[in-house]
Amino acid sequence: MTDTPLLILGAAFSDEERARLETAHAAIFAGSPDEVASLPEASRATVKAITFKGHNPLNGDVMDLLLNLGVIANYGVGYDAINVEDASARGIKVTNTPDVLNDDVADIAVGMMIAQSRNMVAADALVRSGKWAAGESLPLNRKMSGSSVGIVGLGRIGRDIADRLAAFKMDIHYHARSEKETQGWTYHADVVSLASAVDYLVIALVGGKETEKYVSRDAIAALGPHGVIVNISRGSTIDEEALIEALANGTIAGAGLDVFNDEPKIDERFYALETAVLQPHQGSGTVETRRAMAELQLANVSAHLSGTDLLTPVN
Ligand code: 8YV
Repeated sequence: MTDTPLLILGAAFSDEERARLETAHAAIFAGSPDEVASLPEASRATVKAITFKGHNPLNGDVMDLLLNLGVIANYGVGYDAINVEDASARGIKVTNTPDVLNDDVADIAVGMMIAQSRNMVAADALVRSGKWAAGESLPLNRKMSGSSVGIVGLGRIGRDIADRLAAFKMDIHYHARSEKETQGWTYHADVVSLASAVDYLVIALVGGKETEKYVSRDAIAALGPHGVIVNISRGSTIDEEALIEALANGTIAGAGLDVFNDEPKIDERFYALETAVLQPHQGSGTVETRRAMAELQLANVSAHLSGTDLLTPVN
């Protein structure tokens, strides 16, 4: 029996990422948590660590198939797919990849704000189609610099977004569980109050049960007809049905969305919503950042296998 301490779990790993992990450790692969049961029992018994990527739920029933599992190293800052309570109950550590992706996720939030407010997707189509050359034009846009923004969730990524928007001379408001030390940004104890005070609402919450539909139908309505919603967190953090309705009815001006429920098979009504800029969950998707995430994930596995402190534990 070969010693196989690592289980690479998730079809989302690229060939390059898999190759790097397989060079570092003897490894086996499963495309999804459901596939773990079909691995030979002898291989499962050797697994001490998992590198996990993707958004398929990973619960205690899968952990119970891996009797020597000590760590689940997530590829991503958000670990809502992993049942951390189940892991803790079994003495299994969970790690994530915080901070290394903050810049990219903040960049794409700001990018979607500009793309939405300046109607860049429709403008690109106007030029490409030859309609601009033929004399057609689009209505004037709305100015983003100098307007107001509400950040929902002032964690590390939320702060990086706010810092960027401060350079756009925007009036910055935020909501978090409690008031934080800031550069004079305005705190709101609830999301409805925040939404009613701003032009842009940017969601930078963690995912999971506690934040499900945190941005409610009422909050979306409070934003008003000139308001724009940007979401770089998880589709679950907003009432998606209410969001689709608000975009379809024009009760908000638009949205910039990098995350959805049921990715990548998202609600098809989004396809027809022209005031929304839609991205394929690519907030952290640069060569540099994805490499840094992969390295941090691998460093956590190596730390566990060599008995040293984990770099970025979450439990
Ligand atoms: C994904 C993310 O992890 O870090 C997060 O929480 O959402 C992303 O970086 C990445 O797309 C892999 O699934």
